[in-house]
Amino acid sequence: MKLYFAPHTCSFSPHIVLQELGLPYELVQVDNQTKRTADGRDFRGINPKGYVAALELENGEVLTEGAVIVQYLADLKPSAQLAPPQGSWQRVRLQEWLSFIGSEIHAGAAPLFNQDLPQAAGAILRDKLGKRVALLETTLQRQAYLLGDQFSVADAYLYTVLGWFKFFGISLDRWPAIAAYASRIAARPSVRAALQAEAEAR
Ligand SMILES: N[C@@H](CCC(=O)N[C@@H](CS)C(=O)NCC(=O)O)C(=O)O
Repeated sequence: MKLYFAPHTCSFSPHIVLQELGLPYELVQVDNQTKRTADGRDFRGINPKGYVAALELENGEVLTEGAVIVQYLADLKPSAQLAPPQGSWQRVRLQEWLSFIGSEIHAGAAPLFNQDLPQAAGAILRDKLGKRVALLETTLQRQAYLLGDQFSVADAYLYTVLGWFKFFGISLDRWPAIAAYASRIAARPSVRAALQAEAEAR
């Protein structure tokens, strides 16, 4: 499998999952400005959406949308328990979290990267994001991970998007349970290995 990634983006979530699963993969870096891959191809020819993450399978199919990629990967190795079994109620809960992270946190935070965003719009987005993160704080005060005691692909995704907050000058220390959660996940060997692999891929 090939993971098309860009540093400091949401592609880090499936990268963590690949490391958690110990599956073989190749990394291909994408320049999100020029849409060129590090090996000189037009990324839009691989993923017409033009954004990472994209996972190229052995049969040549390309899978996009991080929330789906991480579930596809988790199902390749159910024994790793990164996602509850397909068809179970807990799997629906996992999808509920993935959807919340995608639409409320990821999509809520991404516009803050835009240097041209008017200050008033930024303030509205930050306020809304803060309310969503406060909901996560109450969950993580009760339990170690989003689904309970067990780390799942939803945690890989949430950890990845929380990592952007430092670029917006928002300290996670505002939410102590989230700050502790992020530190716990940062210490996982999978996260360290994925970071190192991305640094070496550059
Ligand atoms: N809906 C997609 C969004 C992916 C996305 O936002 N990718 C960003 C990085 S986090 C990107 O590559 N943006 C570049 C662009 O849109 O041109 C998903 O959830 O995977």
